Amino acid sequence: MQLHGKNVMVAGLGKTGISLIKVLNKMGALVSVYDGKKKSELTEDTAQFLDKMCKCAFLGEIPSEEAVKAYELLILSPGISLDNELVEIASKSDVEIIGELEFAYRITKAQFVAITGTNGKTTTTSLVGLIFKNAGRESYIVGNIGLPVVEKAIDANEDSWLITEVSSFQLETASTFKPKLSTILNLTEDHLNRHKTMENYGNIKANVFRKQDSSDFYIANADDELSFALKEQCTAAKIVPFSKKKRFEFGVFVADGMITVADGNEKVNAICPANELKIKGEHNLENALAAVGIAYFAGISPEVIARTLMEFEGVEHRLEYVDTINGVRFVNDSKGTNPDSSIKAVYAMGKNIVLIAGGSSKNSDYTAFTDTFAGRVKHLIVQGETASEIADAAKKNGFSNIVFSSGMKESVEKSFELAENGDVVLLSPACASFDFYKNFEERGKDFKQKVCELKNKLEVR
Ligand code: UMA
Repeated sequence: MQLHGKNVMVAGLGKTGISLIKVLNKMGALVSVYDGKKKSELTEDTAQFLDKMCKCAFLGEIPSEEAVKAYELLILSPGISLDNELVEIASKSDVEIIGELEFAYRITKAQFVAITGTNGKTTTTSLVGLIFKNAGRESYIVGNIGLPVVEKAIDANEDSWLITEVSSFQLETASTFKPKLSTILNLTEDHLNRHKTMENYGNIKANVFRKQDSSDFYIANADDELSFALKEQCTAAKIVPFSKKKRFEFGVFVADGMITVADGNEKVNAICPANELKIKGEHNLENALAAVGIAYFAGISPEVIARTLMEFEGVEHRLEYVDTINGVRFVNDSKGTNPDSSIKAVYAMGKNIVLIAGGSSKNSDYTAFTDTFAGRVKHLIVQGETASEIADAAKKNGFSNIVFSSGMKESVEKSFELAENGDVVLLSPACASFDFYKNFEERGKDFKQKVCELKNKLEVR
Protein backbone atom coordinates (compact mmCIF):
# COMPACT_ATOMS: atom_id res chain seq x y z
CA MET A 1 0.00 0.00 0.00
CA GLN A 2 1.61 3.26 -1.13
CA LEU A 3 0.56 6.17 1.06
CA HIS A 4 3.63 8.40 0.77
CA GLY A 5 2.46 12.04 0.52
CA LYS A 6 -1.21 11.05 0.62
CA ASN A 7 -3.82 12.53 2.97
CA VAL A 8 -5.13 9.92 5.38
CA MET A 9 -7.57 10.46 8.21
CA VAL A 10 -7.65 8.31 11.34
CA ALA A 11 -10.90 8.14 13.33
CA GLY A 12 -10.53 7.56 17.07
CA LEU A 13 -7.69 8.53 19.32
CA GLY A 14 -7.51 5.55 21.65
CA LYS A 15 -4.92 2.76 21.53
CA THR A 16 -5.72 2.02 17.88
CA GLY A 17 -5.65 5.64 16.72
CA ILE A 18 -2.27 6.31 18.36
CA SER A 19 -0.76 3.16 16.74
CA LEU A 20 -2.24 4.06 13.34
CA ILE A 21 -0.84 7.60 13.50
CA LYS A 22 2.66 6.25 14.28
CA VAL A 23 2.55 3.66 11.48
CA LEU A 24 1.13 6.09 8.89
CA ASN A 25 3.86 8.61 9.70
CA LYS A 26 6.44 5.86 9.19
CA MET A 27 4.87 5.24 5.76
CA GLY A 28 5.20 8.92 4.86
CA ALA A 29 1.45 9.69 4.81
CA LEU A 30 0.05 13.11 5.75
CA VAL A 31 -2.04 12.18 8.75
CA SER A 32 -5.07 13.87 10.29
CA VAL A 33 -7.21 12.63 13.13
CA TYR A 34 -10.82 12.89 14.26
CA ASP A 35 -12.08 12.17 17.77
CA GLY A 36 -15.37 13.00 19.47
CA LYS A 37 -13.38 14.26 22.47
CA LYS A 38 -12.53 17.96 22.71
CA LYS A 39 -8.91 19.10 22.87
CA SER A 40 -9.41 20.08 26.51
CA GLU A 41 -10.26 16.43 27.31
CA LEU A 42 -6.92 15.08 25.99
CA THR A 43 -3.93 14.45 28.23
CA GLU A 44 -0.95 16.73 27.76
CA ASP A 45 1.07 13.83 26.28
CA THR A 46 -1.61 13.10 23.67
CA ALA A 47 -1.92 16.78 22.72
CA GLN A 48 1.86 17.00 22.24
CA PHE A 49 1.84 13.77 20.23
CA LEU A 50 -0.81 15.21 17.90
CA ASP A 51 1.11 18.47 17.43
CA LYS A 52 4.15 16.45 16.34
CA MET A 53 2.51 13.70 14.27
CA CYS A 54 -0.66 15.12 12.69
CA LYS A 55 -1.34 17.70 10.02
CA CYS A 56 -4.85 18.42 11.32
CA ALA A 57 -6.84 17.34 14.36
CA PHE A 58 -10.64 17.50 14.29
CA LEU A 59 -11.51 17.27 17.95
CA GLY A 60 -15.00 17.40 19.41
CA GLU A 61 -16.55 18.17 16.02
CA ILE A 62 -17.08 16.31 12.76
CA PRO A 63 -15.06 17.83 9.89
CA SER A 64 -17.06 19.43 7.07
CA GLU A 65 -17.74 17.67 3.77
CA GLU A 66 -15.35 20.14 2.12
CA ALA A 67 -12.54 19.15 4.51
CA VAL A 68 -13.22 15.41 4.21
CA LYS A 69 -13.00 15.52 0.39
CA ALA A 70 -9.24 16.16 0.65
CA TYR A 71 -8.60 12.63 2.02
CA GLU A 72 -7.81 9.44 0.09
CA LEU A 73 -8.46 7.11 2.96
CA LEU A 74 -10.33 7.07 6.29
CA ILE A 75 -9.20 4.41 8.77
CA LEU A 76 -11.61 3.62 11.59
CA SER A 77 -10.80 2.52 15.12
CA PRO A 78 -12.98 -0.45 16.18
CA GLY A 79 -15.07 1.68 18.55
CA ILE A 80 -16.29 3.95 15.71
CA SER A 81 -19.40 2.44 14.16
CA LEU A 82 -20.52 2.74 10.56
CA ASP A 83 -23.42 4.90 11.80
CA ASN A 84 -20.97 7.64 12.73
CA GLU A 85 -21.66 10.91 10.88
CA LEU A 86 -18.04 11.11 9.70
CA VAL A 87 -18.47 7.77 7.91
CA GLU A 88 -21.60 9.06 6.21
CA ILE A 89 -19.79 12.21 5.01
CA ALA A 90 -16.74 10.26 3.83
CA SER A 91 -18.80 7.76 1.83
CA LYS A 92 -20.69 10.62 0.13
CA SER A 93 -17.32 12.12 -0.77
CA ASP A 94 -15.98 8.82 -2.21
CA VAL A 95 -13.25 8.53 0.40
CA GLU A 96 -12.25 4.89 0.90
CA ILE A 97 -13.23 3.70 4.40
CA ILE A 98 -11.52 0.73 6.05
CA GLY A 99 -10.95 -0.49 9.59
CA GLU A 100 -7.63 -0.94 11.35
CA LEU A 101 -7.62 -4.75 10.89
CA GLU A 102 -8.13 -4.41 7.13
CA PHE A 103 -5.41 -1.75 6.98
CA ALA A 104 -2.99 -3.99 8.92
CA TYR A 105 -3.76 -6.86 6.53
CA ARG A 106 -3.03 -4.68 3.50
CA ILE A 107 0.35 -3.43 4.76
CA THR A 108 1.76 -6.65 6.21
CA LYS A 109 3.79 -9.50 4.75
CA ALA A 110 2.91 -11.77 7.69
CA GLN A 111 0.30 -14.54 7.79
CA PHE A 112 -2.78 -14.25 9.97
CA VAL A 113 -4.47 -16.57 12.41
CA ALA A 114 -7.84 -14.93 13.19
CA ILE A 115 -9.82 -15.95 16.27
CA THR A 116 -13.32 -14.62 16.82
CA GLY A 117 -16.58 -15.63 18.53
CA THR A 118 -18.63 -14.08 21.29
CA ASN A 119 -16.65 -15.72 24.09
CA GLY A 120 -13.35 -17.48 24.60
CA LYS A 121 -11.41 -15.32 22.14
CA THR A 122 -8.80 -14.07 24.58
CA THR A 123 -8.12 -17.48 26.12
CA THR A 124 -7.88 -19.20 22.73
CA THR A 125 -5.70 -16.45 21.24
CA SER A 126 -3.32 -16.62 24.20
CA LEU A 127 -3.17 -20.42 23.99
CA VAL A 128 -2.54 -20.44 20.22
CA GLY A 129 0.11 -17.74 20.69
CA LEU A 130 1.88 -19.89 23.27
CA ILE A 131 1.76 -22.99 21.03
CA PHE A 132 3.29 -21.01 18.13
CA LYS A 133 5.97 -19.61 20.45
CA ASN A 134 6.81 -23.07 21.83
CA ALA A 135 7.04 -24.33 18.24
CA GLY A 136 9.70 -21.68 17.56
CA ARG A 137 7.53 -19.73 15.12
CA GLU A 138 8.02 -15.97 14.98
CA SER A 139 4.62 -14.84 16.20
CA TYR A 140 2.84 -11.90 17.81
CA ILE A 141 -0.37 -11.91 19.85
CA VAL A 142 -2.37 -8.90 18.68
CA GLY A 143 -5.81 -7.39 18.13
CA ASN A 144 -8.81 -7.04 20.42
CA ILE A 145 -6.72 -8.64 23.18
CA GLY A 146 -5.16 -5.20 23.66
CA LEU A 147 -2.37 -4.58 21.12
CA PRO A 148 -3.49 -2.97 17.85
CA VAL A 149 -2.67 -5.22 14.89
CA VAL A 150 -0.87 -2.43 12.96
CA GLU A 151 1.79 -2.21 15.69
CA LYS A 152 3.26 -5.56 14.62
CA ALA A 153 1.92 -5.78 11.05
CA ILE A 154 4.22 -3.07 9.74
CA ASP A 155 7.56 -4.74 10.53
CA ALA A 156 6.56 -8.42 10.42
CA ASN A 157 8.05 -10.54 7.61
CA GLU A 158 6.78 -13.43 5.44
CA ASP A 159 7.67 -15.98 8.11
CA SER A 160 5.88 -14.15 10.92
CA TRP A 161 2.44 -15.02 12.25
CA LEU A 162 -0.02 -12.50 13.62
CA ILE A 163 -2.12 -14.44 16.11
CA THR A 164 -5.07 -12.10 16.17
CA GLU A 165 -8.07 -11.82 18.48
CA VAL A 166 -10.70 -10.32 16.24
CA SER A 167 -13.91 -8.59 17.33
CA SER A 168 -17.10 -8.02 15.34
CA PHE A 169 -16.22 -4.31 15.42
CA GLN A 170 -13.04 -5.05 13.47
CA LEU A 171 -14.68 -7.55 11.11
CA GLU A 172 -17.42 -5.07 10.17
CA THR A 173 -14.90 -3.15 8.07
CA ALA A 174 -12.76 -6.08 6.83
CA SER A 175 -13.34 -6.32 3.09
CA THR A 176 -10.31 -8.22 1.72
CA PHE A 177 -8.96 -9.65 5.01
CA LYS A 178 -7.86 -13.25 4.37
CA PRO A 179 -6.36 -15.18 7.29
CA LYS A 180 -4.55 -18.48 6.73
CA LEU A 181 -6.48 -20.05 9.63
CA SER A 182 -9.64 -18.74 11.22
CA THR A 183 -12.23 -19.76 13.79
CA ILE A 184 -15.58 -18.58 15.14
CA LEU A 185 -15.67 -20.15 18.59
CA ASN A 186 -19.36 -19.54 19.30
CA LEU A 187 -22.15 -17.06 18.77
CA THR A 188 -24.48 -15.69 21.44
CA GLU A 189 -26.11 -12.32 22.05
CA ASP A 190 -23.64 -9.44 22.36
CA HIS A 191 -23.13 -5.91 21.00
CA LEU A 192 -26.70 -5.73 19.73
CA ASN A 193 -26.76 -2.04 20.60
CA ARG A 194 -24.38 -1.66 17.62
CA HIS A 195 -25.17 -4.60 15.32
CA LYS A 196 -28.97 -4.51 15.94
CA THR A 197 -29.85 -8.13 15.03
CA MET A 198 -28.26 -11.54 15.63
CA GLU A 199 -28.38 -12.18 11.89
CA ASN A 200 -26.36 -9.08 11.18
CA TYR A 201 -23.94 -9.92 14.02
CA GLY A 202 -23.41 -13.45 12.60
CA ASN A 203 -22.89 -12.19 9.05
CA ILE A 204 -20.26 -9.76 10.30
CA LYS A 205 -18.48 -12.59 12.16
CA ALA A 206 -18.51 -14.62 8.93
CA ASN A 207 -16.19 -12.01 7.38
CA VAL A 208 -13.45 -13.88 9.20
CA PHE A 209 -13.53 -16.66 6.55
CA ARG A 210 -15.34 -14.99 3.64
CA LYS A 211 -12.18 -14.22 1.66
CA GLN A 212 -10.28 -17.42 2.51
CA ASP A 213 -9.37 -19.77 -0.38
CA SER A 214 -8.93 -23.53 -0.72
CA SER A 215 -5.44 -23.42 0.80
CA ASP A 216 -6.86 -21.90 4.01
CA PHE A 217 -8.62 -23.46 7.02
CA TYR A 218 -11.77 -22.50 8.90
CA ILE A 219 -12.06 -24.25 12.29
CA ALA A 220 -15.79 -24.54 13.14
CA ASN A 221 -17.51 -25.45 16.43
CA ALA A 222 -19.93 -28.30 15.65
CA ASP A 223 -21.36 -28.08 19.20
CA ASP A 224 -22.51 -24.48 18.76
CA GLU A 225 -25.55 -24.40 16.52
CA LEU A 226 -25.59 -20.71 15.61
CA SER A 227 -21.94 -20.31 14.71
CA PHE A 228 -21.79 -23.73 12.98
CA ALA A 229 -24.64 -22.71 10.68
CA LEU A 230 -22.47 -19.86 9.40
CA LYS A 231 -20.18 -22.37 7.65
CA GLU A 232 -22.72 -22.42 4.79
CA GLN A 233 -21.25 -19.03 3.89
CA CYS A 234 -17.73 -20.51 3.84
CA THR A 235 -17.42 -21.50 0.21
CA ALA A 236 -13.69 -21.96 -0.31
CA ALA A 237 -11.65 -22.71 2.84
CA LYS A 238 -11.27 -26.26 4.17
CA ILE A 239 -13.73 -26.57 7.04
CA VAL A 240 -12.31 -28.35 10.10
CA PRO A 241 -15.15 -29.16 12.54
CA PHE A 242 -14.43 -29.61 16.25
CA SER A 243 -16.63 -31.12 18.94
CA LYS A 244 -16.66 -32.37 22.53
CA LYS A 245 -19.37 -34.93 21.69
CA LYS A 246 -19.06 -36.08 18.06
CA ARG A 247 -16.24 -37.76 16.16
CA PHE A 248 -15.16 -36.95 12.60
CA GLU A 249 -13.07 -38.46 9.83
CA PHE A 250 -11.64 -34.99 9.36
CA GLY A 251 -11.71 -32.77 12.43
CA VAL A 252 -10.81 -32.35 16.10
CA PHE A 253 -12.68 -34.20 18.86
CA VAL A 254 -12.43 -36.15 22.12
CA ALA A 255 -12.09 -39.93 21.75
CA ASP A 256 -11.66 -42.18 24.79
CA GLY A 257 -10.76 -39.14 26.86
CA MET A 258 -8.03 -38.01 24.44
CA ILE A 259 -8.07 -34.78 22.43
CA THR A 260 -7.67 -36.14 18.92
CA VAL A 261 -7.09 -34.85 15.39
CA ALA A 262 -8.15 -36.82 12.29
CA ASP A 263 -6.50 -35.12 9.36
CA GLY A 264 -8.35 -36.93 6.57
CA ASN A 265 -5.20 -38.79 5.45
CA GLU A 266 -6.02 -41.85 7.53
CA LYS A 267 -3.88 -40.28 10.19
CA VAL A 268 -5.41 -40.02 13.65
CA ASN A 269 -3.32 -38.24 16.26
CA ALA A 270 -4.11 -38.55 19.94
CA ILE A 271 -2.79 -35.26 21.32
CA CYS A 272 -3.29 -35.38 25.11
CA PRO A 273 -5.85 -36.40 27.76
CA ALA A 274 -8.67 -33.84 27.96
CA ASN A 275 -8.66 -34.02 31.76
CA GLU A 276 -5.03 -32.88 31.93
CA LEU A 277 -5.86 -29.38 30.72
CA LYS A 278 -5.11 -26.82 33.43
CA ILE A 279 -7.92 -24.54 32.19
CA LYS A 280 -11.21 -25.88 33.55
CA GLY A 281 -14.82 -26.02 32.32
CA GLU A 282 -16.58 -27.27 29.21
CA HIS A 283 -16.11 -23.91 27.49
CA ASN A 284 -12.36 -24.17 27.96
CA LEU A 285 -12.33 -27.63 26.41
CA GLU A 286 -13.96 -26.03 23.34
CA ASN A 287 -11.31 -23.30 23.34
CA ALA A 288 -8.59 -25.96 23.53
CA LEU A 289 -10.09 -27.99 20.66
CA ALA A 290 -10.17 -24.88 18.47
CA ALA A 291 -6.56 -24.08 19.37
CA VAL A 292 -5.53 -27.65 18.54
CA GLY A 293 -7.24 -27.40 15.12
CA ILE A 294 -5.48 -24.14 14.34
CA ALA A 295 -2.05 -25.30 15.48
CA TYR A 296 -2.23 -28.74 13.84
CA PHE A 297 -3.30 -27.40 10.45
CA ALA A 298 -0.63 -24.70 10.70
CA GLY A 299 1.79 -27.62 10.71
CA ILE A 300 2.83 -27.63 14.37
CA SER A 301 3.79 -31.02 15.82
CA PRO A 302 1.38 -32.88 18.14
CA GLU A 303 4.16 -33.04 20.79
CA VAL A 304 4.47 -29.24 21.02
CA ILE A 305 0.68 -28.85 21.02
CA ALA A 306 0.30 -31.41 23.83
CA ARG A 307 3.07 -29.90 25.97
CA THR A 308 1.58 -26.42 25.66
CA LEU A 309 -1.99 -27.54 26.39
CA MET A 310 -0.81 -29.11 29.62
CA GLU A 311 1.18 -26.04 30.76
CA PHE A 312 -1.27 -23.24 29.83
CA GLU A 313 -2.92 -21.73 32.91
CA GLY A 314 -5.37 -19.29 31.34
CA VAL A 315 -5.50 -15.50 31.26
CA GLU A 316 -5.96 -12.62 33.68
CA HIS A 317 -9.59 -11.57 34.39
CA ARG A 318 -10.95 -14.86 32.99
CA LEU A 319 -11.95 -17.11 35.92
CA GLU A 320 -8.75 -15.93 37.59
CA TYR A 321 -8.16 -17.16 41.13
CA VAL A 322 -7.42 -14.16 43.37
CA ASP A 323 -7.13 -15.30 47.00
CA THR A 324 -8.80 -17.27 49.79
CA ILE A 325 -9.88 -15.44 52.96
CA ASN A 326 -11.18 -17.50 55.90
CA GLY A 327 -12.08 -20.35 53.56
CA VAL A 328 -13.85 -18.08 51.00
CA ARG A 329 -12.31 -18.19 47.51
CA PHE A 330 -12.38 -15.02 45.39
CA VAL A 331 -12.46 -15.42 41.59
CA ASN A 332 -12.12 -12.56 39.11
CA ASP A 333 -14.09 -12.97 35.89
CA SER A 334 -14.26 -9.31 34.93
CA LYS A 335 -13.98 -10.48 31.30
CA GLY A 336 -17.54 -11.75 31.69
CA THR A 337 -18.85 -8.77 29.72
CA ASN A 338 -22.03 -10.39 28.34
CA PRO A 339 -24.63 -12.81 29.74
CA ASP A 340 -23.33 -15.89 27.92
CA SER A 341 -19.80 -15.39 29.16
CA SER A 342 -21.06 -15.11 32.75
CA ILE A 343 -23.35 -18.15 32.31
CA LYS A 344 -20.22 -20.16 31.46
CA ALA A 345 -18.46 -18.76 34.53
CA VAL A 346 -21.35 -19.78 36.81
CA TYR A 347 -21.34 -23.32 35.34
CA ALA A 348 -17.55 -23.55 35.69
CA MET A 349 -17.71 -22.56 39.40
CA GLY A 350 -20.41 -25.17 40.12
CA LYS A 351 -22.23 -24.28 43.35
CA ASN A 352 -22.06 -22.23 46.56
CA ILE A 353 -21.47 -19.03 44.65
CA VAL A 354 -21.86 -15.47 45.91
CA LEU A 355 -22.10 -13.64 42.62
CA ILE A 356 -21.24 -9.99 41.93
CA ALA A 357 -22.83 -8.82 38.66
CA GLY A 358 -23.87 -5.68 36.81
CA GLY A 359 -22.17 -2.95 34.84
CA SER A 360 -22.93 -0.84 31.79
CA SER A 361 -25.74 -1.78 29.43
CA LYS A 362 -25.51 -3.39 25.98
CA ASN A 363 -29.29 -3.99 25.74
CA SER A 364 -28.82 -7.64 26.72
CA ASP A 365 -31.52 -9.94 28.06
CA TYR A 366 -30.57 -11.39 31.49
CA THR A 367 -33.22 -14.14 31.67
CA ALA A 368 -30.92 -17.00 30.60
CA PHE A 369 -28.20 -15.70 32.92
CA THR A 370 -30.47 -15.69 35.99
CA ASP A 371 -31.88 -19.10 34.94
CA THR A 372 -28.51 -20.60 35.91
CA PHE A 373 -28.75 -19.38 39.54
CA ALA A 374 -30.97 -22.17 40.96
CA GLY A 375 -28.80 -24.62 42.94
CA ARG A 376 -25.63 -22.66 42.13
CA VAL A 377 -25.84 -19.04 43.27
CA LYS A 378 -26.60 -18.44 46.98
CA HIS A 379 -26.55 -14.63 46.92
CA LEU A 380 -26.52 -12.07 44.15
CA ILE A 381 -24.92 -8.67 44.61
CA VAL A 382 -25.80 -6.19 41.88
CA GLN A 383 -23.96 -2.99 41.07
CA GLY A 384 -23.73 -0.40 38.27
CA GLU A 385 -26.10 0.82 35.57
CA THR A 386 -27.78 -2.57 35.01
CA ALA A 387 -28.26 -3.46 38.71
CA SER A 388 -32.06 -3.16 38.66
CA GLU A 389 -32.44 -4.93 35.30
CA ILE A 390 -30.48 -7.96 36.54
CA ALA A 391 -32.28 -7.94 39.90
CA ASP A 392 -35.68 -7.83 38.11
CA ALA A 393 -34.72 -10.76 35.84
CA ALA A 394 -33.57 -12.76 38.89
CA LYS A 395 -36.81 -12.00 40.79
CA LYS A 396 -38.89 -13.14 37.80
CA ASN A 397 -36.97 -16.42 38.04
CA GLY A 398 -37.95 -16.71 41.70
CA PHE A 399 -34.52 -15.72 43.07
CA SER A 400 -34.73 -13.29 45.98
CA ASN A 401 -31.36 -13.25 47.79
CA ILE A 402 -30.39 -9.96 46.19
CA VAL A 403 -28.33 -7.11 47.59
CA PHE A 404 -27.86 -3.75 45.85
CA SER A 405 -24.38 -2.25 46.14
CA SER A 406 -23.00 1.20 45.32
CA GLY A 407 -19.68 -0.08 43.98
CA MET A 408 -16.81 -2.58 44.14
CA LYS A 409 -15.67 -1.90 47.72
CA GLU A 410 -19.15 -2.45 49.12
CA SER A 411 -19.69 -5.48 46.84
CA VAL A 412 -16.51 -7.21 48.03
CA GLU A 413 -17.25 -6.49 51.70
CA LYS A 414 -20.90 -7.55 51.41
CA SER A 415 -19.99 -10.73 49.51
CA PHE A 416 -17.55 -11.71 52.25
CA GLU A 417 -20.16 -11.07 54.96
CA LEU A 418 -22.66 -13.31 53.14
CA ALA A 419 -20.23 -16.09 52.15
CA GLU A 420 -19.59 -19.13 54.32
CA ASN A 421 -16.45 -21.23 54.56
CA GLY A 422 -16.11 -23.17 51.29
CA ASP A 423 -18.10 -20.67 49.19
CA VAL A 424 -16.73 -18.83 46.18
CA VAL A 425 -17.17 -15.11 45.57
CA LEU A 426 -17.33 -14.70 41.81
CA LEU A 427 -17.14 -11.35 40.02
CA SER A 428 -18.73 -12.04 36.64
CA PRO A 429 -20.69 -8.93 35.66
CA ALA A 430 -22.45 -10.12 32.42
CA CYS A 431 -22.04 -6.49 31.32
CA ALA A 432 -19.46 -4.07 30.00
CA SER A 433 -17.51 -1.96 32.48
CA PHE A 434 -17.89 1.56 31.14
CA ASP A 435 -20.26 2.79 33.88
CA PHE A 436 -17.43 2.93 36.46
CA TYR A 437 -14.26 1.98 34.58
CA LYS A 438 -12.18 2.57 31.45
CA ASN A 439 -12.27 -1.14 30.57
CA PHE A 440 -12.78 -4.63 32.03
CA GLU A 441 -9.10 -4.85 32.98
CA GLU A 442 -9.42 -1.81 35.24
CA ARG A 443 -12.58 -3.35 36.78
CA GLY A 444 -10.82 -6.68 37.39
CA LYS A 445 -7.80 -4.94 38.94
CA ASP A 446 -10.12 -2.92 41.20
CA PHE A 447 -11.81 -6.14 42.35
CA LYS A 448 -8.44 -7.72 43.14
CA GLN A 449 -7.33 -4.57 44.95
CA LYS A 450 -10.49 -4.51 47.09
CA VAL A 451 -10.01 -8.21 47.96
CA CYS A 452 -6.44 -7.43 49.00
CA GLU A 453 -7.61 -4.47 51.13
CA LEU A 454 -10.23 -6.66 52.79
CA LYS A 455 -7.58 -9.25 53.66
CA ASN A 456 -5.23 -6.59 55.07
CA LYS A 457 -8.03 -5.11 57.17
CA LEU A 458 -8.90 -8.51 58.63
CA GLU A 459 -5.24 -9.29 59.38
CA VAL A 460 -4.74 -5.98 61.21
CA ARG A 461 -7.66 -6.69 63.56
N1 UMA B 1 -14.57 7.52 19.77
C1 UMA B 1 -15.22 8.54 19.09
N2 UMA B 1 -16.50 8.31 18.65
C2 UMA B 1 -17.13 7.11 18.83
C3 UMA B 1 -16.45 6.08 19.51
C4 UMA B 1 -15.17 6.30 19.97
O1 UMA B 1 -14.68 9.62 18.90
O2 UMA B 1 -18.28 6.97 18.39
C5 UMA B 1 -13.21 7.75 20.25
C6 UMA B 1 -13.11 7.85 21.77
O3 UMA B 1 -13.30 9.17 22.21
C7 UMA B 1 -11.69 7.37 22.04
C8 UMA B 1 -11.38 6.46 20.85
O4 UMA B 1 -12.40 6.67 19.88
O5 UMA B 1 -10.75 8.42 22.07
C9 UMA B 1 -11.40 5.01 21.31
O6 UMA B 1 -11.29 4.13 20.20
P1 UMA B 1 -11.79 2.63 20.37
O7 UMA B 1 -13.10 2.61 21.06
O8 UMA B 1 -11.69 1.96 19.07
O9 UMA B 1 -10.76 2.05 21.45
P2 UMA B 1 -9.21 1.67 21.37
O10 UMA B 1 -8.58 2.24 22.59
O11 UMA B 1 -8.62 1.98 20.08
O12 UMA B 1 -9.32 0.08 21.64
C10 UMA B 1 -9.71 -0.77 20.55
C11 UMA B 1 -10.71 -1.81 21.05
N3 UMA B 1 -11.90 -1.13 21.59
C12 UMA B 1 -13.11 -1.41 21.12
O13 UMA B 1 -13.33 -2.24 20.30
C13 UMA B 1 -14.25 -0.64 21.74
C14 UMA B 1 -10.07 -2.66 22.15
O14 UMA B 1 -10.97 -3.70 22.49
C15 UMA B 1 -8.81 -3.30 21.61
O15 UMA B 1 -8.15 -4.00 22.65
C16 UMA B 1 -7.88 -2.23 21.05
O16 UMA B 1 -8.57 -1.44 20.07
C17 UMA B 1 -6.65 -2.84 20.37
O17 UMA B 1 -7.02 -3.58 19.25
C18 UMA B 1 -11.61 -3.59 23.78
C19 UMA B 1 -13.09 -3.92 23.67
O18 UMA B 1 -13.85 -3.51 24.54
C20 UMA B 1 -11.01 -4.59 24.75
N4 UMA B 1 -13.52 -4.66 22.64
C21 UMA B 1 -14.89 -5.11 22.49
C22 UMA B 1 -15.10 -6.39 23.28
O19 UMA B 1 -14.14 -7.16 23.49
O20 UMA B 1 -16.27 -6.67 23.63
C23 UMA B 1 -15.18 -5.37 21.03
